[in-house]
Amino acid sequence: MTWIAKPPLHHPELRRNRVGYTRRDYEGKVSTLCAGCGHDSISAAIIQACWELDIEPHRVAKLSGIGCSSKTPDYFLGASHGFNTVHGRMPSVLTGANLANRELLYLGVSGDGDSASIGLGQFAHAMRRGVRMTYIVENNGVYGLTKGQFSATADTGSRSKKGVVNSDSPVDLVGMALQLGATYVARSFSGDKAQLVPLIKGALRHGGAAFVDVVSPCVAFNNHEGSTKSYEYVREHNEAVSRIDFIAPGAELAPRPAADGALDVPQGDGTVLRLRSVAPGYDPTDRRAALDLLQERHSRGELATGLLYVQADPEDLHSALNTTRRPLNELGLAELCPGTAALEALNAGLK
Ligand SMILES: Cc1ncc(C[n+]2csc(CCOP(=O)(O)OP(=O)(O)O)c2C)c(N)n1
Ligand code: SF4
Ligand SMILES: [Mg+2]
Repeated sequence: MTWIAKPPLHHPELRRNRVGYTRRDYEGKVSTLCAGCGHDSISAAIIQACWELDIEPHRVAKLSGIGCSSKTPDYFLGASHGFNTVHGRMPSVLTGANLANRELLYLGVSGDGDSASIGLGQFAHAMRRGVRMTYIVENNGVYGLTKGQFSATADTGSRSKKGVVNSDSPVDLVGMALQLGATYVARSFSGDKAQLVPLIKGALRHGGAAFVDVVSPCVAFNNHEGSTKSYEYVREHNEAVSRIDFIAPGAELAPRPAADGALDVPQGDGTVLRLRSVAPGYDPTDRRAALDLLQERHSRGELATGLLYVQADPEDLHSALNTTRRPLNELGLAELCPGTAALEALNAGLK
């Protein structure tokens, strides 16, 4: 058996959100991952975020590649649209779906192998194009599904379960997302739900390319001494730089300091992210400062977490391409195919 159905009955008095759903309506099948796998905590955080944001499940399209992480969309949002692509190809399938129908909320779920090895080129182009999506990497430093080989995000000098030392340099997807122009970039830890849920909520409301790297320990192959992706290591070495305190409806047009020193940053859907710096003087709207901070923390063996960078009122691929607002499947033949005369006029203009 590859999946287990959950009993459909639940308590009639479970709390409902403003669109009438209980938290259970955002669940999926029973997880078949190893007990204690960080990926299951991320699924729980996604469920919590969508329920709290009153998102109707049928408005979400969840896409993934291949891996334990990429299996997880089966374990949340059971009533949403879903597409399990070939290994590493989720970003291009998500881009195509997004261009065809901008009315859905796009949630890409991937692994460090899926995005930093075979899918690195796909990841890069989705970020640089500003595809409106929430892109979550469940980062455990190994290929969990194929039994624990080092992935491209494994730190130099970290040890495998059998004691092999990794000599390669790591790919830092957060640094890449920042350099490539993503407009919302965060890092978190699957063991810190209080930090992770607001970061996912902020990403879902963002309106541009939102990337969330979540360190997610693999208890079967990468949770031992010598690993830099174990529960113990991440608990000891992660340091939050900012905190999303409040997301309020209604927006102003530019980032401005809130009265008590917090920073208000308007987002694509008209809401405002209220950010508080935990690291003294850290400004999460300064892309260069975010890159400097990453390098500085990395050189000390520390992990900077929280919302590292956010841009106010982000642009996305649709605004760059000036695409139609209506989903393509709602357009008629006349709109999709303007006819021979229009094509000839277009060709004449190119001569
Ligand atoms: C084209 C292709 N190459 C290789 C594989 C084998 N494969 C399956 S999952 C995987 C790596 C998964 O690692 P990651 O994305 O980090 O997910 P995790 O299992 O660690 O969550 C690989 C190499 C495959 N399925 N398809
Ligand atoms: S092998 Fe690792 S990543 Fe896969 S389910 Fe088990 S703990 Fe999670
Ligand atoms: Mg992995």
